[in-house]
Amino acid sequence: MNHRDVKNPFLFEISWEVANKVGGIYTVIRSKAPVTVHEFGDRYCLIGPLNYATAAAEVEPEEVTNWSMKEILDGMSSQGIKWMYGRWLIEGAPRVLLLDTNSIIDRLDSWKTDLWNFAGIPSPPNDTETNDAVLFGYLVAWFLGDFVSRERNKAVIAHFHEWLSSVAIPLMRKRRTDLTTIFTTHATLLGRYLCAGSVDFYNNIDKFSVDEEAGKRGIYHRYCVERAAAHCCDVFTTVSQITAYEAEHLLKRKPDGVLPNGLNVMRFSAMHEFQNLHARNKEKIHKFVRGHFYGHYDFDLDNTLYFFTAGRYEYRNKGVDMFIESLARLNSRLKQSNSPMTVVAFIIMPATTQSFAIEALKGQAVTKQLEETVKDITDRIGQRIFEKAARYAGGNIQQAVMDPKELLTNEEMVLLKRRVIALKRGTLPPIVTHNVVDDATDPILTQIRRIQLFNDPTDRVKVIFHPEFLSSNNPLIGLDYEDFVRACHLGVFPSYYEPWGYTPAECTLMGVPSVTTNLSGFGCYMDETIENPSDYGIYIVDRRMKSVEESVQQLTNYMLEFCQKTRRQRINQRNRTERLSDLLDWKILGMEYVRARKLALHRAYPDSFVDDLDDGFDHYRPKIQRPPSALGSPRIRGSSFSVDDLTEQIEDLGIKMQNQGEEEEDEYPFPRIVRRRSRDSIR
Ligand code: G6P
Ligand code: 1S3
Repeated sequence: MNHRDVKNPFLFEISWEVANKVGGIYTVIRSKAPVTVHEFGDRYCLIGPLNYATAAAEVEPEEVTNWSMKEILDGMSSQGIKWMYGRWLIEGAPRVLLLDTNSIIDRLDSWKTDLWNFAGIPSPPNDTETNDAVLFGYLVAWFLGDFVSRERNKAVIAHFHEWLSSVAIPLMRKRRTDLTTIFTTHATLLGRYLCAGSVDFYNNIDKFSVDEEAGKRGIYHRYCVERAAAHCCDVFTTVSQITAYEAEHLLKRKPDGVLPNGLNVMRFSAMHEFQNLHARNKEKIHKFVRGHFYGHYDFDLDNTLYFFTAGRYEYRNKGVDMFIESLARLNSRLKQSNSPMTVVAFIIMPATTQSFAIEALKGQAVTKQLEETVKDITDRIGQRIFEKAARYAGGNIQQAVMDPKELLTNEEMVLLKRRVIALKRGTLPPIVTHNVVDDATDPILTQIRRIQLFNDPTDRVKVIFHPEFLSSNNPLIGLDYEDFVRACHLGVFPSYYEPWGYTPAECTLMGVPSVTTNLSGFGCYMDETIENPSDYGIYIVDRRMKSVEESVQQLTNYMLEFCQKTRRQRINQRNRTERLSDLLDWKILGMEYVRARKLALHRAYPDSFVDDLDDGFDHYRPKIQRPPSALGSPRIRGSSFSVDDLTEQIEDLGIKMQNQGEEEEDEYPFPRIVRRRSRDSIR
């Protein structure tokens, strides 16, 4: 093994979601890019798949300037491999290498055979996802193997995300590739499958026969890849404690640490700016609601609250079942108490649809016509008032002022009546905005039908299922997701399976209170970090120690309590929520990645370090020891520190990150060094 410089290593971060949006991992890598580029500069490169449909919009091609890389990529080209190298068009503009797995498909069978021969990992013929994983894994191992044999002076860290990108880990271990590897799993395959079924997952987590359960669900081969990666990497991490616990039982390796997901926080200089954005965007939802509920628009928008849930359509895992059940109960409670409030609850989850529902489009059309007609008429009235007044030349002033009874002409009255008549409807406002392909069996629609939340005028809770992600081009709710979130009052994410959960974290950044659970990484993190999360708009439903019924009641109570707040209380709470956003900044959470990389280097190159790292699992807590700030600012649990003080601390950390290569090696309390395992042993 070479003596490599561990102070200025190269970092490759490998994921199927590099410049390729599939789900949350894309957000992780993309939002983290600025801090990683800040730390590594040109020594940082991301590797992902070449998806021609999106690559051109995501990446600006660029000449390969690193000579070793250029030689390797030229060599790969001569063997028919297609790739793209350039800058990812995101903040930080990191370098990316995208590899086209299809261009090397003729090697698939031989690589699968190799994978079976050296690791005993099977790969059935018709699983395209696994085929991609194998092709991508072998290409990455090829590239990195060649890279470390050319770049012999600096250490190389290869950080892999999720099983799909991880085939290279056991492969490089087998080949004794001279680099260090980190594997971060953002969920476990088996955990996700088990939770989606009707299993009491968390109470039986230590009892599952993992191979058998994976086999029963047809994912044994994928599970093998994931488990091999977890065992062959130098440092194994997950995104939350709850997933660490899950990984320990299902993948049979206790993670070395937790790397919570951050966001790229950009705060407004003054609070009122995001509050104004809320009000402005809410107007656009009001507009949609007027159209959607035409003919039944009998509630007061000033006393209407917008709740929403959003994400990948995982009915049980994302807790949509619990959300809908709790909405039904909230509806009864609001009715019972004669509450003046109306709740419009949006469910934004993509399902297979054919088109927008005619009825949903019609609502927008008839209200738009009415609005245009009213505008037209009021313009003309204005003109007439002006004309009459402008002609005043003295005498009886009454003659210059229009009689209110004469404001509308007969023709205008008729036009207005025609528009109003068009608002009559014989049906209730639809609960779904699109024609869903599996309408009769769709789980969300089925549950809404069962609990009969049909947008009846007597209902205080109205439901709108929008089975498509939002965009500003949408003819119904013409808002991008971010603007939609800003417009809402409460995000509700009562997930059962949620390794991290970006949705409530994004709400926090926008100053929108949210409901999460103690089964989500985000919920646990906030619970550990803040003294009274609900004071600051983070409501945590207990889905771990309570029965389903009790959790539903708790969620209902949270929503009811929210409905009882005054506008002023809501505004104050939004301010408090927004102030938490620094807790989620990569400038702080990125320090966990720093620790993981340091541990990886220690493990691979122990002789390059003088001291051992401290022992222990996930010791990190923000070291926040500042004097108390003004009342009303959230306090960090067990500390006198308030989130107001974080801003300065972030700047300190920024400087620290920049200089981290110069710090003492034993400064980070990450787990102990384990001498590097022999490269040919696969656990
Ligand atoms: C923001 C705006 C206020 C507005 C309020 C409505 O705070 O700056 O002008 O009154 O939103 O809040 P609400 O919770 O009723 O949507
Ligand atoms: C996973 O995506 P998901 O929605 O399938 O990874 C995300 C990023 O780490 C995480 O936020 C989420 O909880 C996981 O479930």
